[in-house]
Amino acid sequence: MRFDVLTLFPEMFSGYMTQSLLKLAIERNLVQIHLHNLRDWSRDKHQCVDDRPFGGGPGMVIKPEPTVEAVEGVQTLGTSPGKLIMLTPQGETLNQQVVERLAKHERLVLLCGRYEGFDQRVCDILQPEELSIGDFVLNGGEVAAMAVIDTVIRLVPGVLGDEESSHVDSFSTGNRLLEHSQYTRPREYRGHQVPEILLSGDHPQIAAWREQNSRERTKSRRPDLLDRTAEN
Ligand code: 6GU
Repeated sequence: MRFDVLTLFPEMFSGYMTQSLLKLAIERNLVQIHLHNLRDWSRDKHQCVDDRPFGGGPGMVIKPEPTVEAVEGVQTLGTSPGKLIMLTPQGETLNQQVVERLAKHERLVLLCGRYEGFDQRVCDILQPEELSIGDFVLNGGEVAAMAVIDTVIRLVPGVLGDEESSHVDSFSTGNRLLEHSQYTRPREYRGHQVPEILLSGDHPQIAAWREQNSRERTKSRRPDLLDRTAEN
């Protein structure tokens, strides 16, 4: 799976790309990430890509020409243009169903905004799918792009080992409940005991305990998820 990221801050991705799971996936050629600096498509000598909003107001708007030309230029690289996604607080909110749909593409082109966003004509001309990661304001789309990459690569075959298999993850199609509580050694810490059943070796009982624990957690923390299960 190939990702192309267009951003004014490509350096933000360097630490992320060297984290273990992604680093391994890149080394094994399961995932490719190509970073592109929007400034490289600027036409003026100061590499300026933003300007003041028509109509006044605070902040700066990213200009249409370098953005459209950057996306078009990047989409001609590689074997297919890929699916274009713009990260913006005005987009549809990312969830696991959206992630599952995105993971079916062989190439995603992620356009990260900054400041007060892009000139509207970028959307009018390129018709990207617009995505947000939640109802809060980030300084730019870069952290959201990393969330998209991080969630999508988990579904790329071979990226996770069998042990970390993704289809039982919370929110995935096969499981809309929250994960159950987990424990490791020691058996007792500051007077808090590991539930006895988990030490019993009785695997059907352990599975039943975990199922019950998932339901209780979901009911108290995210009852909306149970409602959704009932609908489906
Ligand atoms: Cl994609 N961008 C920005 N700037 N803020 C956000 C977001 C995206 N998603 C949630 N907040």
